[in-house]
Amino acid sequence: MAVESKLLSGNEAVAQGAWEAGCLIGAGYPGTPSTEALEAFAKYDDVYAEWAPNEKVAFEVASGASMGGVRALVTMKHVGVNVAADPLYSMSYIGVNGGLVLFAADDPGIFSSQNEQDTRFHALGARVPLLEPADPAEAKFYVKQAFAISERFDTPVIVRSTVRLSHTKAVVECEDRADQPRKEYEKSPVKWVMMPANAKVRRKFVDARVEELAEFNNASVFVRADYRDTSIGVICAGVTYNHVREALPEASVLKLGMTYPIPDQAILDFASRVDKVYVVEEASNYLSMQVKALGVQLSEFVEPIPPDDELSPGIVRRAFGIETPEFDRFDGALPPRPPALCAGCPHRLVYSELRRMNAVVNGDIGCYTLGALAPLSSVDSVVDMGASLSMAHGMELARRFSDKSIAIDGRPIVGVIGDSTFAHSGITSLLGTVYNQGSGTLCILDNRTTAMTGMQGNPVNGITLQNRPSRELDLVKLCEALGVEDVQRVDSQNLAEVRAALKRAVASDGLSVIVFCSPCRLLVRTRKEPPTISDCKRCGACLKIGCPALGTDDEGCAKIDEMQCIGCGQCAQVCPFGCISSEGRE
Ligand SMILES: Cc1ncc(C[n+]2csc(CCOP(=O)(O)OP(=O)(O)O)c2C)c(N)n1
Repeated sequence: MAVESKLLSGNEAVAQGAWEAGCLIGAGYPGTPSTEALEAFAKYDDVYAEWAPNEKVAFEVASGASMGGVRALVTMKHVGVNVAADPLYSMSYIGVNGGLVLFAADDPGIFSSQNEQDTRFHALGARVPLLEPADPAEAKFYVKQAFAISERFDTPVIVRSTVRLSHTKAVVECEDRADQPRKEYEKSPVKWVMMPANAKVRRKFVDARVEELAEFNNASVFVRADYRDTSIGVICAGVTYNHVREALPEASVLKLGMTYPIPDQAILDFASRVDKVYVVEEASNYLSMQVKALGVQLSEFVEPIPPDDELSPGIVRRAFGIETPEFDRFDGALPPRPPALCAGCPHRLVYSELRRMNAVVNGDIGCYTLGALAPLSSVDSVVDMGASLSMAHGMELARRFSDKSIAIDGRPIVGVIGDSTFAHSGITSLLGTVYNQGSGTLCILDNRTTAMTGMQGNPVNGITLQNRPSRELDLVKLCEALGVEDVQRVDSQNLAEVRAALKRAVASDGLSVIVFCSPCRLLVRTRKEPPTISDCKRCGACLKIGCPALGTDDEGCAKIDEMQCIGCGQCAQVCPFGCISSEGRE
């Protein structure tokens, strides 16, 4: 077997592991920190991979591939598992034909998510095995093991990563692919048709499977007990293991690789051989809860580990009463770099207009969430993907059916959603509002890409993961087909058009949709000459659009940073005195 060393991130190692395991089909929905796993998988010649419109669809595609007898990988970020939870919980009952592995990446520390959530609780809820690799080499190995476990125990398997594993690179020994013969599909309603009578049978199967898996785990490669100084025994899993080893090199450590179902006997054995038992984990109490439930007495830390945020070796050392600032996360004086919409971003003028109109804006998840930040400050809510319009509809109902006047009376109620997010779960929100005769305005910001997660294709622009032919989605026709009577398509870089469209939409009593079109500036990497500024009146109107290329000079006059400016002309359009000119530039 040829072995080649490669420098791989945790995400790339997951893809390599799936490829080596003979996985044929990959499906997923982008989301930091998981995205690169499917992108890397898609690059292998002998696999098929696709972005689905959302995680539920991705999970179902992979489940169908498994049913068809091949190995399938499905990837998503932690909040995506909530979206895929419905099929996940039923596939737990059903099991698999070809191996089915869900790769989910969590974001402790909330670097790029709407919450901090521990996927392991989904494994506990769905009662499917969960593996937690600690480094890229282990990520590759565990994914291969996950496929084997999936087929042996007739279950989907979750491989859980966190941001540090997904985005850390290390040397990984890569091997050849072991092609898997396609398994026969045999019709078996008791297994595949989850209606109550069959689900009752499979429920018992799941209970028995969990018992068998726990027994398997106890004696598996996933349990590693390293006995050193036995006065301290630390139980940990995944990336946390690296922090513990660095912080407490002398301590005895029980490293768990499969944390659902936990290896009960191995834990009890370890606990009996050390004086004090501690569980170190990151932004969660998942593991400590389970260890305590076995009757193990956990010792108190000198300084409790914070229940939230990322772990570091410094935090672990402090928990054990060892003060060593050099172990702390670097907290030096770096200049703050708050996120902002890029110079020339097509979302900007929509938000500056919505703020001017004093609209109540139910936002959604994407680059356009940044419309919540000053100076645009126009987004009132961000909850989950697709919530913008359903929230706007609910708010409008609150106003319509309340017997008193409420603070939002007289203000336009608007939902703002991106193209990828609309395809993910905005379409059903719109359908619900149409069906229930709701009103309000929905702005779809079609920038021709899934920008926030790194410019992935999506059903709206019709670009597929492996560049296979597809078709674009005509958003106007789709909205019309759903029953929206007032749909406009508008160039989001043209202020006069944006203003007129919003004015018309909010004036209507019914439901209006505006499809704002203009490509993301990172897609069209052309720049024009920056505009010129003369005789600035220092009114500050241009600064209110929050373009990072605009500032002021010592006299308070508007000034353009030519390094950042791409010459989009948005500032020239908002200047009320015509002092900013894009005329004649090329
Ligand atoms: C359930 C869920 N899945 C995935 C993500 C990750 N995510 C955040 S924004 C986004 C897509 C945004 O794309 P789009 O709506 O086109 O807006 P853009 O960033 O292009 O403005 C994704 C996939 C998430 N936050 N939640």
